[in-house]
Amino acid sequence: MIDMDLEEAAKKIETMEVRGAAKIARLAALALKDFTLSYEGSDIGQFKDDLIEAKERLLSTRPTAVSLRNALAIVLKGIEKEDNITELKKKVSASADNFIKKSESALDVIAEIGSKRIKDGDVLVTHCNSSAAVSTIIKAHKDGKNIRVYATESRPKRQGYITVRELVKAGVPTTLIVDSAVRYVMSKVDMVVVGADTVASNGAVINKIGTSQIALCAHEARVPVMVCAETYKFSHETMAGELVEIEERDVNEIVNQDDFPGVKLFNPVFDATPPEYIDVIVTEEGVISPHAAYEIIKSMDIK
Ligand code: RUB
Repeated sequence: MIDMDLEEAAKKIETMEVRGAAKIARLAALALKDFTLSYEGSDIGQFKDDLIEAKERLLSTRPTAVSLRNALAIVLKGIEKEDNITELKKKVSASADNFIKKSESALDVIAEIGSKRIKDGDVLVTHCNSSAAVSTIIKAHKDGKNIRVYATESRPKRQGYITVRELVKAGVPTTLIVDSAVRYVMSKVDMVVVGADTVASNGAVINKIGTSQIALCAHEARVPVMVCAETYKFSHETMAGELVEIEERDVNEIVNQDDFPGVKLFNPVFDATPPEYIDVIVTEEGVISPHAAYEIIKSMDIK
């Protein structure tokens, strides 16, 4: 039985009112906590079934970001062993709070570590809107480094607009460019800084569509690519060979379909950047080579 608040949270994620891998993970954890605390039934078996149903509803909202799957797994970890409703409520609620707190502090640690790799005078490129990438860039600026940023528009949803506003508000000199201008500006760029929705066990990074094109241009121009990603964005499933599902969204996000009769439209919203095009992944546990992703996943307590 799905309640209204949980459905509301699911809708916010589905419609992208709340978006970005970290934010959707935290909202899902919070929604599961609220669902648990407001649960009125007295049958423990039914409660667990309803929790699983609630988890599945949240999971169905956006398929690509493993942050969502991992957050829900963390919050519901060990519920099968609990046989008292009050204790189960306490456990789920504490796990959700703990996940949210850790996720927020991971962001600060990533910014601290990642910003050290940005040098005074650097020109950066970022894509879409990643809280981990933006925090890292802002930290470098706050540390007194004289940096400049090219931020892509990030079609079709133009999340780049959020990024440029956040960066300019923090005082970072920022230039908005269209996605196709990336190769043109790359000769003036020192580093690409992006986030991740999912990191696969082979070190491939799944992020907003166009990230792999930017990484390819950076590779050609010998510009390093730094990915900022909390460890809960690493995918355990990929270790067992599962492929990351790439979300395809409504084609009307690109153009109004009625204006293009007879034209096929296609709107994949993420892509995979191969590890060869990534220099480092900055996590809250430190800086790793993409080839060490497997080790991070092996050490994770998420199944
Ligand atoms: C957002 C996106 C971001 C990652 C990382 O895509 O691709 O780069 O989610 O973000 P969408 P963060 O707008 O489709 O959700 O670092 O904030 O988790």
